[in-house]
Amino acid sequence: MMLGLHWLVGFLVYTPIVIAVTHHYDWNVTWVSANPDGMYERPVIGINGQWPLPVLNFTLGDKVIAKVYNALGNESTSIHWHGFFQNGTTHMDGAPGITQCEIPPGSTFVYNFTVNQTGTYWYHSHAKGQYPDGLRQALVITSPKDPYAGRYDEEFVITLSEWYHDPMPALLKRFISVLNPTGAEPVPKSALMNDTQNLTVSVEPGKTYLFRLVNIAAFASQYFWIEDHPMKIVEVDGVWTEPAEADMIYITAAQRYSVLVTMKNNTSKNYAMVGSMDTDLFDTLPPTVNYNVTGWLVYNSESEKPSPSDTALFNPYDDFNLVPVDGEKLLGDPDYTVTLDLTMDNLGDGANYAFFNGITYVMPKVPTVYTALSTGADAANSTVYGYNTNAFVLKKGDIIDLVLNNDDTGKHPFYLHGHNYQVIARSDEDAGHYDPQNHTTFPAVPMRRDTVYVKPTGYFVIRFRADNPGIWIFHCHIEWHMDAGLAVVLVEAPLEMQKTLAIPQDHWDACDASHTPKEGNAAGNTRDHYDLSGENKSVPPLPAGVTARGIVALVFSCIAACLGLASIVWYGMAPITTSQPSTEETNETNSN
Ligand SMILES: *[C@@H]1O[C@H](CO)[C@@H](O)[C@H](O)[C@H]1NC(C)=O
Ligand SMILES: *[C@@H]1O[C@H](CO)[C@@H](O)[C@H](O)[C@H]1NC(C)=O
Ligand SMILES: *[C@@H]1O[C@H](CO)[C@@H](O)[C@H](O)[C@H]1NC(C)=O
Ligand SMILES: *[C@@H]1O[C@H](CO)[C@@H](O)[C@H](O)[C@H]1NC(C)=O
Ligand SMILES: *[C@@H]1O[C@H](CO)[C@@H](O)[C@H](O)[C@H]1NC(C)=O
Ligand SMILES: *[C@@H]1O[C@H](CO)[C@@H](O)[C@H](O)[C@H]1NC(C)=O
Ligand SMILES: *[C@@H]1O[C@H](CO)[C@@H](O)[C@H](O)[C@H]1NC(C)=O
Ligand SMILES: *[C@@H]1O[C@H](CO)[C@@H](O)[C@H](O)[C@H]1NC(C)=O
Ligand SMILES: *[C@@H]1O[C@H](CO)[C@@H](O)[C@H](O)[C@H]1NC(C)=O
Ligand SMILES: *[C@@H]1O[C@H](CO)[C@@H](O)[C@H](O)[C@H]1NC(C)=O
Ligand SMILES: *[C@@H]1O[C@H](CO)[C@@H](O)[C@H](O)[C@H]1NC(C)=O
Ligand SMILES: *[C@@H]1O[C@H](CO)[C@@H](O)[C@H](O)[C@H]1NC(C)=O
Ligand SMILES: [Cu+2]
Repeated sequence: MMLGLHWLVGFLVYTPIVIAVTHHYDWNVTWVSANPDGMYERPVIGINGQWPLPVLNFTLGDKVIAKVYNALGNESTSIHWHGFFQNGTTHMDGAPGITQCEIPPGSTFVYNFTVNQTGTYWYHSHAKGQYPDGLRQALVITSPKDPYAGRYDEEFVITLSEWYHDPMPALLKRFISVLNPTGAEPVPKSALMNDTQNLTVSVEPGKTYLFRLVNIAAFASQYFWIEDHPMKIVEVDGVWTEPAEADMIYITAAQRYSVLVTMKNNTSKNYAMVGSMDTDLFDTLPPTVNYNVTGWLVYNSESEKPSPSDTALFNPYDDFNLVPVDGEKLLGDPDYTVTLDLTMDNLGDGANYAFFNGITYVMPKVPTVYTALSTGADAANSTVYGYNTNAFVLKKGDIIDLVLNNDDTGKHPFYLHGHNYQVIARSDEDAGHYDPQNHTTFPAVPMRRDTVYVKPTGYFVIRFRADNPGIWIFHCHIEWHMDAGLAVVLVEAPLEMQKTLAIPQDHWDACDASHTPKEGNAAGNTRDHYDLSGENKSVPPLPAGVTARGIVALVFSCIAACLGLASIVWYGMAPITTSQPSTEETNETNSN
């Protein structure tokens, strides 16, 4: 089969139906070539020569042993299992600098864990800026005990995403740059549905299907709807919900929705399924971009596939109203509250960065998990994890509130590794900061998920129990913002981790191969855990009085001067024939 060396070793457990298996994957990660939007052939990251990557399908209780060999040659990699709690296996979470060392070219790394959840998930590289180059795909976990098992005829997995033509390393270099002082994110070229366009899904009249929708994008949220076919939301981010009728849903990067859709009884028509990128996120709207992607429910392959009609109004279902089937009640009052104020600003190099409480995330020299394991009792003091990791130490069993106040005018989808959380408050746009003394009544049974977005200059409050010892990064799932530092690290029950975690030898080998220190504080100091000299820090702030506006003016006068010079050189050198590389719009021109 396409997957190459994938074999299953089944063994019976003590129930008549459920068969727990071990999935052995032998993955060779390499560059392959693809052209998903039909506009441009480019290198993408494949597994065993295949792209799109295989959708994985696990059953509750299965074991996974994924042996990942990095044959990219020029980039390190990793695999993150998005939404997995990794309870007791935080070192299998796949986040370089946090729970492991990066897997350098030529190295092998084994992910080994047990699946203890059901629903719709995805897997992707967590190495800096890498997954939008293709190393991302959906993953499904089922159980015969799922609340909707047997209540539909068939299921389909459909990913949504966006697509760039330039490779991420080049885009990132232009994004975090003095030439882009406003931090305008590269605008993608196309929206994709299931890594293509014009997707067709053959359906039969009268049947009910479960559609598992996953947004595996780096940036764009999408509005999704099926013409003349109402949807019933039954799952968000691995949490089964009471059925909720929706005509349209809004899916941010990293979010998942399962919807039940019942087909019409009699029709010879086909119906458009639309994904429409939320253009509020883009600073400019180049006319050449494919903002919408269309697929079809095909009842009759002979009939035409109609273009969707224009929707003037985007009025998606408000996920705050969802109610988990398990009925988990609002957790009690918090033992500890983490308050994070989000800002975007320029640092001394003129580039734009993202901050929580004035700190932009920078990876430590020692991956945080190894600091937690090697600093003894000091692991309970957040200082040892370094200034720019913005670490918060959580006590085992505590109830945590995380308050996020967005002082930025953009929307941001936030993901917490290792947990899902109750979303207990979420404001509208422009509500300002959360006021703990004056808030709306929290829902009795709050919606739970692992990725939720904050509205422009608004806030949200999420609540969870610290019942999963490990190192969990909380970050914006817009890859541009993550790479600009929009993250903090939660160090949950570090002393407990010291008692239970054993790091396999191949994980240490990846550190040696990538020349990453494996012990001591964030700076690699094993003698004095409170001496952080030499730790990785962000670039220093701008001199007082210099603003982004000032940088824009400066940059433009420079560009004008350089262009003048370049045209002189150009005329001097003609004739020249070079092939023109494709470039993404980086919109330096936008200023607020
Ligand atoms: C991985 O794939 C590349 C390209 O096909 C091949 O050259 C290499 O031998 C493979 N490596 C392994 C370990 O399978
Ligand atoms: C989808 O169909 C449109 C219209 O026929 C075509 O222009 C486009 O190239 C197709 N996309 C792909 C990826 O085949
Ligand atoms: C996953 O496996 C289950 C159980 O075998 C099956 O019912 C389901 O259709 C599969 N889903 C996908 C998306 O392959
Ligand atoms: C590595 O090579 C690929 C394929 O040629 C390219 O797309 C990518 O940008 C390169 N990565 C870096 C960091 O240069
Ligand atoms: C597995 O999931 C069940 C049900 O959610 C939970 O009670 C149990 O603690 C979990 N076990 C582990 C090791 O995560
Ligand atoms: C996977 O982990 C289990 C339990 O920790 C261990 O017994 C087993 O040897 C590991 N397998 C591999 C291939 O690393
Ligand atoms: C979406 O793509 C994946 C991977 O190629 C495939 O397994 C799945 O069946 C596709 N979904 C549909 C609805 O065609
Ligand atoms: C299709 O027919 C069934 C059985 O006659 C009926 O219960 C159902 O409401 C019909 N569905 C639609 C969408 O008309
Ligand atoms: C994309 O779809 C939306 C909703 O129907 C529509 O308003 C918009 O004009 C479309 N954009 C383009 C470029 O076709
Ligand atoms: C952590 O260590 C720092 C530096 O020694 C000290 O100032 C601080 O009080 C300690 N914090 C706690 C909670 O012990
Ligand atoms: C409490 O919040 C509401 C709604 O945001 C606001 O109208 C009201 O003035 C606030 N009351 C106080 C005492 O701050
Ligand atoms: C992790 O496992 C422990 C028991 O081993 C359980 O108490 C806890 O609820 C689990 N946490 C999560 C998030 O599954
Ligand atoms: Cu963001």
